[in-house]
Amino acid sequence: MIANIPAKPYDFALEPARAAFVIIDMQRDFLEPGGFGAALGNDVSHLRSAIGPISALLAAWRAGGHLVIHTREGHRPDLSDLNAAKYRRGRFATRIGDDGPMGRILVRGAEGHDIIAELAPAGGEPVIDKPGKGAFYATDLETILRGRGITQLILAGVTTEVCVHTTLREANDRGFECLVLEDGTASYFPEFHRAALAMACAQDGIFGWVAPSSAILTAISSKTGVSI
Ligand code: C5J
Repeated sequence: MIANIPAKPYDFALEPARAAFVIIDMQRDFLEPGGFGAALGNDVSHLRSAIGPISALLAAWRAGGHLVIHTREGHRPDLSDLNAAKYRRGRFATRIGDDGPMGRILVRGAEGHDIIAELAPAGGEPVIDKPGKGAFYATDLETILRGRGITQLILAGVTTEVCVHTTLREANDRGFECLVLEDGTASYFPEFHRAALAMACAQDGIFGWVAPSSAILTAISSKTGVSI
């Protein structure tokens, strides 16, 4: 089935059976006080607006039996996958690998590295651990998507202009059709969020499409009868 999604810059023909809902880095380290985002001097409360829209679409997407993928940014405990440039970046007192209130900052296995409870992965949903901003760099994401015949991605998560946008660009160059969830993405900087969304669909869709979660929910429910 194809669901017509009203989107910018024009309607997106969503094929749920060939689409994955990719939820990027909804981790405690970015959304909760005491994590990596806060260590960089950010007001983490700005990111919470994305939780409700992602949660609503996640429920409908799961009910339809479609593919959900979660990503987490973080590093091995020995930091062997953390390059020196990323480690040195910024002049903050707390760095990646240092101890924080949720364990070591941005390190796999620490509490802060976990996905927030509201969006916890369900059994069988792939979780991609990535050392970079893009979800395709140094991961098996592309292999998983190609293996399942996925050609379209719905991208959500944080932050809009960093990990979501980097992943959008990587996916676009690999031939995936991408729709960015307008209200299911967020930034510490509201102006960057707005600009990143505008950039995604400028020039008649240079990187892809942008739509609110309600547009997808309405289209999916009218096709499947799944109540939302
Ligand atoms: C950042 C991310 N902002 N997930 N990571 O460093 O966007």
